[in-house]
Amino acid sequence: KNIKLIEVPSEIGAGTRGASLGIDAIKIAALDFMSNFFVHFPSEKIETENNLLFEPIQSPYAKRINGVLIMTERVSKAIKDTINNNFFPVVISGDHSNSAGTIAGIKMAKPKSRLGVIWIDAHADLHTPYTTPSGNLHGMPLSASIAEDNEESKVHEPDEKTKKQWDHLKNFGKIAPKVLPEDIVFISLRDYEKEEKHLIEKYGMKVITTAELRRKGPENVVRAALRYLTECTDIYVSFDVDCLDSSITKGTGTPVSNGLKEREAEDLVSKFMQNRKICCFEITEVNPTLDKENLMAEIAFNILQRSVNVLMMN
Ligand code: DIR
Ligand code: MN
Ligand code: MN
Ligand code: MN
Repeated sequence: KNIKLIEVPSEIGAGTRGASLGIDAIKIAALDFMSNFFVHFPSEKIETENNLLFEPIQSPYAKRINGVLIMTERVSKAIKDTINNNFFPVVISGDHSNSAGTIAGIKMAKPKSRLGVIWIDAHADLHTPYTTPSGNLHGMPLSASIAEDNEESKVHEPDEKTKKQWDHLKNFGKIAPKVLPEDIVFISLRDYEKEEKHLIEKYGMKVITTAELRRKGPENVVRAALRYLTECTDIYVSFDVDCLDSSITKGTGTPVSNGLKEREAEDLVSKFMQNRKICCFEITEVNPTLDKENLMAEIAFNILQRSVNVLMMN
């Protein structure tokens, strides 16, 4: 495959500051490993709206959603063009809200596809402005992609403007839903709220726990996940570094215990990359300001490099 790197240093969807520096930290890790990885591929850096972080918040239940909409527009266009030019997009993003744009871009390039999603993350990212505990958009990209409000679990009543903006995000590119809820597989999910659990149970989304992965091994888990998504024509793999165990994830905004080991994550992701349906890979949420040793970025780099090596051979 011909790889194109898409760099999205946006952090407006996160609750902790610093993830916009994650891409540079991963490049520093590459230099420390004396790797010339980053000279091998064409790359495109997407302009951000991080200046919004200096302004007052308009919507407490969807913080900086105005900026997330702009990012969704830019990211989706870059992904769409990349795929249309026959390149495979490898995305490095600041926070996970950017993946709403990635998913939109895939669907814009492949409107007839049935898109499956492998969500490797400690979190479900299935909140909405009606249920969010934090107001942070990085907890909402999947619900936007399945066009879900989850009003049944409603905790707050967002104002009319916020509701309009959320509707815009759900319907972005005039394709909604972009992903069917039954076409989502969570891996290493372990920190979620009851409103998200409601959706997972209501739609019967597939969840593979850390313990199950350890018991069956990455290879069998990949096979099971792909078999589950057998009706899908294309599959997107989204890797939030907080899927890894909190003992090695000081450098991300929301570390969670009982996560993956570095080797498990590498084996898992590189196995997925062998499959021909995989159409895009994203790695996100590295925050070097929390991590003096840059360990998180080093691990992210190793996972990225191994995945890309597999992609290039396929
Ligand atoms: C939490 C945290 N569910 C929220 N989400 C995170 O704020 O919505 N996702 N950190 O990666
Ligand atoms: Mn996430
Ligand atoms: Mn997460
Ligand atoms: Mn996160």
